[in-house]
Amino acid sequence: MSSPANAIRVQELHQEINHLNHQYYVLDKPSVPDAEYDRLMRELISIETAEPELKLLDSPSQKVGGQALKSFTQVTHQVPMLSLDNVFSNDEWQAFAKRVQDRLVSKETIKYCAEPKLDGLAVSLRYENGILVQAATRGDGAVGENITENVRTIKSIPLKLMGDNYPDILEVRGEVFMPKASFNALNAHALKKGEKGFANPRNAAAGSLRQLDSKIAAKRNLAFYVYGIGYVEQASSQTLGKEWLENSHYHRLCQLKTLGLPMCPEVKLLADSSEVDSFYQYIMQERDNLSYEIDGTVFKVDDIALQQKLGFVARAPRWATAYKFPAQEETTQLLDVDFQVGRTGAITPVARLHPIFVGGVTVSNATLHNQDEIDRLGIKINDFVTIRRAGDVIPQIVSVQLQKRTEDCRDILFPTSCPVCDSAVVKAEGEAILRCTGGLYCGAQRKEAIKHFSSRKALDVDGLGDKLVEQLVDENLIKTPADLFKLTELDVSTMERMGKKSADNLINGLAKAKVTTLPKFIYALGIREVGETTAANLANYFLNFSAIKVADEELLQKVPDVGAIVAKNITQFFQQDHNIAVVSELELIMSWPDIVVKSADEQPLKDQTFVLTGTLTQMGRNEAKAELQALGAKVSGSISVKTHFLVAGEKAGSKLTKAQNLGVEILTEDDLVALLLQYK
Ligand code: D41
Repeated sequence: MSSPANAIRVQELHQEINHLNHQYYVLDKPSVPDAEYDRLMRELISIETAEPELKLLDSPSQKVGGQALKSFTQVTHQVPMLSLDNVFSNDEWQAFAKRVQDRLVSKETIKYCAEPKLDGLAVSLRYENGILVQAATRGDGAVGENITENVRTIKSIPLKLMGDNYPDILEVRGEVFMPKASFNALNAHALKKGEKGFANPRNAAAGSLRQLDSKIAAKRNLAFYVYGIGYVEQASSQTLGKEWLENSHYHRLCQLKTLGLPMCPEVKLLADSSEVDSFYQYIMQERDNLSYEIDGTVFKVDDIALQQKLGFVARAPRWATAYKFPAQEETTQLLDVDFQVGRTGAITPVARLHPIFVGGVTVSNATLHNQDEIDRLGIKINDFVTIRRAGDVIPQIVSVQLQKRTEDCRDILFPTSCPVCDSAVVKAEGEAILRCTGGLYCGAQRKEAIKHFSSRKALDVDGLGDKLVEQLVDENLIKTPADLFKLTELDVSTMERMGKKSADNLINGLAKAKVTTLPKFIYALGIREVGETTAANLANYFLNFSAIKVADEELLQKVPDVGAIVAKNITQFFQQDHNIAVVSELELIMSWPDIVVKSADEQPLKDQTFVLTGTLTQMGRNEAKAELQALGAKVSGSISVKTHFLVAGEKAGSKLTKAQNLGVEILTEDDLVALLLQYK
């Protein structure tokens, strides 16, 4: 027998934990620190372990998963789960809206409920007397798989509905998906362990729901948004609050939200079909900013009575359609692989593809990264491959279509010497990348070094683009960054396709670029793994260039963010003969002021740690960082107990939540601007 005191405490704990879960996972507004939550959960689990009869089906402790299953059982849906028709253009949408209008005859304007189309898996959740008793995949619409154990572990799905205004039986439908951040973390973890990872969040969600061991599913960070109601049953003798079951689809979703079921925040009620295209455009534009993957939008006639009049054809309703985005994945053929040599000698295999229209652009090249990536894909020349281009990211080869492989597919062979300068190639221990050892002897590395030297964030030479650098090197007019400053008007004007005006521009641009700042000069040298931030840190620590040149590895590691590898890269750079020669030439030609240390009263933010997150609209993040640092502040990338201020721009995400949990002071962008102005 369980003790009455414990039985009461278990109920209290259920309520408290359910409430915190709802705040955290559904409303995205955590109300207590994580430690407080953990303490409550541990207390609950310890009572349940001591007195197993107090471990109930709807206990929040069930979110961690239980015994593994041998196989999934089948579930016949009480009401079949319909599928959705698609449209792909505004014309097709107009045709859909017209069919709806014509069928309904009435002249009334038809409201539409607009939803993003989540790229996950449709599931049904059955609540009996408010308790989640069964979850099933859509399957073929009539019969799905029983995935109750796995679904119980999904943090945002309530095991018990909130309040008491719900029917005896309520079956809701929605989409289970994996948020982008969880997907990226999962794949990063898999790759680290040498495993394959998933091609996209949808596959990751499907793979997680198909786990027989719910403890694994529990670790996968799945999420859920409700999109409809499947079945409702209420004993006729009992009545619910009269507002139960609204006659608007949109308001039904809102109603489900009050029961604790998560509703996608982007869902919107549209006054009529003319608003559909702008919702579609808006969601398309916001796509990359959303925390979850979508492949389009869904529009549903909002009025339930009209939905019933329209009915359905075959297995899809006449009152709803998906309006999908252009495909982001396509099939094409790998024609050949070229090898490109980068600034640091890294040799990158580049796939030459049969041109293909994907994600809104024509793609004919894609990087294959390195040998490991080629092995991971198991790709050969002439293979048919799946190309993915999502948002503005560079196109990727995601998989090989082995079923299409033919006899004339051949292995991709890496070069045994540099394809540009024929120098030996090496693969450093523990690295996947093959490198040319030619250094600045290698034409490719020379070109890339000079492009980097003159690029926007480095010396920002006006009038000197990548193409011109290549031409200058190819025509043997320059070999090193220092040679740039020796170019004469005459040299330049004799070049092909070079007018007088462009020649003037270049010479003027070079003259101006001679005067720079110490951080920019260090960055411009293109030392491996010394980016803008590291360059600025080096400048601030050493104050002048001579001190950096002679610093040993131990001293270099005293600089913030400089570890053993970067320190070694720096000392090696300054030991190489050609670098010594070029650098001393540059020191004669160029100039920059040393860094002047500010006195304590000029560093009003000394010892204050800031973290920046979200989009800053009045200044760039780098600019804000530089200004804070100039006032003596430390700007860090992650929130911890040592953080003094979080500056939260637009669309701040998990860092904001964490800062709130830790009680870190939050500043808006306006607060930051005001703070900086104070010291100007
Ligand atoms: O976001 C989705 N993937 C989504 C899917 C959605 N927002 N609404 C949907 N509505 C329906 C109907 C209209 C049939 C209730 C759906 C789906 N169906 C659906 N998902 C997979 C098959 C059908």
